[in-house]
Amino acid sequence: VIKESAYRLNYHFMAPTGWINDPNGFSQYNGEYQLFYQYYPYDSKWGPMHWGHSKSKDLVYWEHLPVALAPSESYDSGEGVPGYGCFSGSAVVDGEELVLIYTGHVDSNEPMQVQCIATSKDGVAFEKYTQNPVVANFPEDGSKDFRDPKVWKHEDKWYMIVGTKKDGKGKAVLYVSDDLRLWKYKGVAAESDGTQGDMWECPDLFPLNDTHVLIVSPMYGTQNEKPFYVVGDMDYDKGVFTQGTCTTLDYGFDFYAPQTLVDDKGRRIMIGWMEKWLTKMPSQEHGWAGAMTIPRELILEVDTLKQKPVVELADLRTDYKKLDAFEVAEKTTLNELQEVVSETIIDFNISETTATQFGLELRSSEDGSEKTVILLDLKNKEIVMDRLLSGCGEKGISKAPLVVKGISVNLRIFMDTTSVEIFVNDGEQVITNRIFPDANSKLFNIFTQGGKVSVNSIESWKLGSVWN
Ligand code: DQQ
Repeated sequence: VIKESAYRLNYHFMAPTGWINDPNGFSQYNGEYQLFYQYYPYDSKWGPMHWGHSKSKDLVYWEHLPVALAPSESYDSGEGVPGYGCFSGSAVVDGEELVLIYTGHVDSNEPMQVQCIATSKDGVAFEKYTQNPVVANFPEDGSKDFRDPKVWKHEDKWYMIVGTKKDGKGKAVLYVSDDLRLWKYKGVAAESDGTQGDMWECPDLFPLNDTHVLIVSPMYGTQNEKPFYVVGDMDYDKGVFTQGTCTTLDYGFDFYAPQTLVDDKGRRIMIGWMEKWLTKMPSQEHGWAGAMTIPRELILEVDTLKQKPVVELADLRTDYKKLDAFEVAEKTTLNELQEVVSETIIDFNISETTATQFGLELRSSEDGSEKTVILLDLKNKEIVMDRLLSGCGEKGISKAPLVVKGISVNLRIFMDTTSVEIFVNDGEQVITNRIFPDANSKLFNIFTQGGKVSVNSIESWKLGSVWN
């Protein structure tokens, strides 16, 4: 287990060592949350995929469990085929059993992706089904890129969507089953309108309020892009999801392949991979790479999917600080906010603010040569996270729409040693990025580019560590 790496996070999920990517099989079994993940335990880069496994009573503290799936069979090892192993998928509880549904690779010259299952009666040891694969061929509407099954129950049937592509369009194809073993193809549930990616990875379709939400991690050519959500209606008889408007789920770079569960409190909770393909990952030199975002409850308000950090995270709060209303006319360091592993809620008073561009510098060094800039740009109606001076990680600028309703703008900022997650206006927009500044770059500054900034209040907590 890696302990000595300055880049290790304090309250985000990480594997003990090695590489992780997508969350898989996010579910609840015997009252405990289950998190599986794409895992290569033997190196800090992607390799033949395993399913790592951990569980939690509260979504905050995680207990590592033995690897749940490793490539071992002709249908999930695909020896000699580049990119093989047990790819992403989901988990459901069927009676006493926890069932994993995942993508395997048939060993052939043409790598072909197939859907498989594995079951467990104790939630720790998994047995692959002897008659795997349960879906041995891609459907006529898809192609050999055919992966990431997400399964859920509706009335008395199991439904599964799988991501695929055809004719330059990403698609989610739908299957139905009575027993999770025999699957009948229903057709294309949803597909790209031509602008939403040519391959859909990790589709997740679920009911929320009295409607349905589809989440997709789309690929555009060779590059993975930002996951989006679509609110729409699901017709289970026809097997078709009628798509409404499409919105970016998280405007940061380090957010991909999110997956959701519904828990015994009826909450729809999402967790995502807090890293991205093809980016610079400084932790690789320290023997590991990849982490998960904080778990976020999804709240649907009309067509807007809000993300709210799960309430359990408040258990980590200590050292409460509150700053009452104040104004700044030039760059100011907030000496009260010294903790880098923290949660901070800032409420800006927009009606009293005369500056049109202002913001925060997080993790700033004394001389300002290192900092992560959060710019609120009222003129261009956007909020920007600029990582050009954020240390040795990936550089880049993330932009989200800034919608000012009423007289304030609220930012809730979760910082860990090497990450920043910003929830704007109650999670209407979210920006997630990894940053790798020097451990001594700790200042929290407010700045304005002409004019004054008015702050209603700031509340801040130091957040504890969940890893010892
Ligand atoms: N990661 C998995 C695939 C999935 C991709 C492979 C998305 O199943 O499509 O590790 O990040």
